[in-house]
Amino acid sequence: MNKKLISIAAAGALLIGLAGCASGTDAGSGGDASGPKPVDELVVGFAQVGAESGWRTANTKDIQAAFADADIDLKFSDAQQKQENQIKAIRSYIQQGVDYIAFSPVVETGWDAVLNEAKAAGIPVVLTDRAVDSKDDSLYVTFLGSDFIEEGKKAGDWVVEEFADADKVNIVQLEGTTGAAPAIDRAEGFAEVIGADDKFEIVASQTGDFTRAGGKQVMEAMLKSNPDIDLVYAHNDDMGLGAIEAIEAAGLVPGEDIKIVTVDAVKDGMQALADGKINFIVECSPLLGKQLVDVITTLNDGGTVEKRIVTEETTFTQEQAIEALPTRQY
Ligand code: GZL
Repeated sequence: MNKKLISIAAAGALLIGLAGCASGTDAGSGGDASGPKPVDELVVGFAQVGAESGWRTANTKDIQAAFADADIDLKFSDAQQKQENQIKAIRSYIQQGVDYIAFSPVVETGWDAVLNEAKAAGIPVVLTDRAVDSKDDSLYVTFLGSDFIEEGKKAGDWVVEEFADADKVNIVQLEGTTGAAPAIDRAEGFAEVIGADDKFEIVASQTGDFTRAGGKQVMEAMLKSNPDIDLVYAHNDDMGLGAIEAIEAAGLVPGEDIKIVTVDAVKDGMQALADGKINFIVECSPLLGKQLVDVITTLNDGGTVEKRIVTEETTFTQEQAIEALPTRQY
């Protein structure tokens, strides 16, 4: 198991109880000058991306369960992967005067206006899962989620090892949602590693929008226009599972004729890995609920949190997937 213990420092940081940010005084900022609000009176608005993948479904379930366990009122919205719907939901939470807003930005850009409205209303914002690309980092308290560049590098490291004896490796890349932090960064990290050797060539790269149907459709087209594909690098399991369907429909054997590396490690992906149809998976944990609750209760108590909280993740080979599957939480 290749565990990167990054989040211990961050978890420790959650316990810093010094007077700090976001203990504002207006409506919608949890604790105030007179001290913390009772936790069971807190109201949090969460604007979720959508329900595009097994990862997202697991993320939603975990967040809703964590807030129910903490007895915190969670207002939840599903944006069907549309930025305008997330912005509408955030505006509605501001109108309702919630104490905190948390969301996973479907894409990196276009958030400053609505985040400035939340700031003006004194409502602290927590980013979960995905980051925003803004010059003003006062618009959010913290970004809690994975290091996607690192995930891309881990996928690249496996490819370099797996194809050590190959002279030429033709790669097709199934990209996540265009403009989304995980898509941008997973491509960047992967390219950095394989770019060191020109035997690796990305012969085609296109978005499948993180969905199984998208992965299948794009892979069908790539198979038609690229006769000699050695490897699929899919930015998530769902697109990798769609690619498997396309590869089998073309009469080829996924995991053998064409190797596949994906990111997430959700149950369906891990089953395909155990079955040898996927060859390696880089984990991206969707279980952010408890850490999000801890951030909010720390802020409510007048504490401060790290600006960046990186989630703990690992990688899986076929053997490790077979071993992990029986107890897999998602
Ligand atoms: C990553 C997350 C991505 C997953 C996909 O943290 O934003 O979105 O990798 C999901 O499965 O759709």
